[in-house]
Amino acid sequence: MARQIALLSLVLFSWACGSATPDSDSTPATSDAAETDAPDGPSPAAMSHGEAKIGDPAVPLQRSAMAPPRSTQRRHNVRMTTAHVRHIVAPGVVYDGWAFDSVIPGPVVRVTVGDTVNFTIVNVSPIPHSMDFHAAEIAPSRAYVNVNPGDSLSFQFVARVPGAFMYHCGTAPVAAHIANGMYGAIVVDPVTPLPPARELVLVQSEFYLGPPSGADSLRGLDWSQLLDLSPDHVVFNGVAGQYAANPVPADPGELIRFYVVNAGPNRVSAFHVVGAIFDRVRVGGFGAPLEGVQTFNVPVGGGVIFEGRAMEEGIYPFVSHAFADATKGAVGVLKVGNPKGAVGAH
Ligand SMILES: [Cu+2]
Repeated sequence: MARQIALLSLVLFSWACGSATPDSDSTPATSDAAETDAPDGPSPAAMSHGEAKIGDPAVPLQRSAMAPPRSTQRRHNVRMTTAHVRHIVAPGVVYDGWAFDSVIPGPVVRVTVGDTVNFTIVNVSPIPHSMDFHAAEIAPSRAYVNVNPGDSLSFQFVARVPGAFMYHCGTAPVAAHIANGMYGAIVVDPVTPLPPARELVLVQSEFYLGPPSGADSLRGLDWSQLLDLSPDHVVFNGVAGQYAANPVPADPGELIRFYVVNAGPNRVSAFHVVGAIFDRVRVGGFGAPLEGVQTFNVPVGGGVIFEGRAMEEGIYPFVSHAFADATKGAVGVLKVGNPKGAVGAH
């Protein structure tokens, strides 16, 4: 009997360690061998950490993950319209979203330390909205006030601190306005440019789905799920798994810089690139970066700059290592070089 238990333990241990690879694609693969072999294998979707199907044609690419270029202006006239839009979160999931400039997340704003931002919000939606820039140091009681339907509001700030910052609607209940899509990223570059790199912007956020309603099965916010911190989808740049379906290209050994902003409204992002260690993690401000980091938390309402390299050709997933959230869509892949068996990039 003791021998049987020992044998059973050995089998379970072997499976957990990956020496007995599950043969079903639906079973999460955990083996180092699968990870190493993925670029040459016939089925990238069967690779380790393949939480989303790579190359799935059903998943839309809402937007490129590429960052806009560093700004050359010193003054920025930024105007955003708030409107209610239909947003595709995942195949077959159309959400009754609230948005800046009709996209979820809103457009990426990029400025340099010392630049002046002249911002105007125009509200064409049926309810009040507002704007809160985390990159600004300003009185909320003056600038982050509600803008009624049909009205607009302007304010100005000077970006003093470098980093990756969130912006969002601050109208109460803020959790609902964020969960419905009213957020985005503003990148503030230091005056001395960071080293040249392939630059990506990823805004992580959550969707809490109420039941389908109407002829087109539109989904709205489930408030009790939000309060329970239990999202249906956790996404990068608005769509579950869009960069697994549409891999982000990169070259072996090149420096890659991720500006990761976590809009939440609830879940911390444990950002990690499978197969890589970050050279530097810039948590914010003017201090020295952290070096040699495997995973780093991006707090809700925060932004962190990650720099690293994929050292050889292959498929490298990037995830929130809070794997319930990766399973719900917070996963993408870098297609580094042209690995055999991999799908097209954008
Ligand atoms: Cu709002």
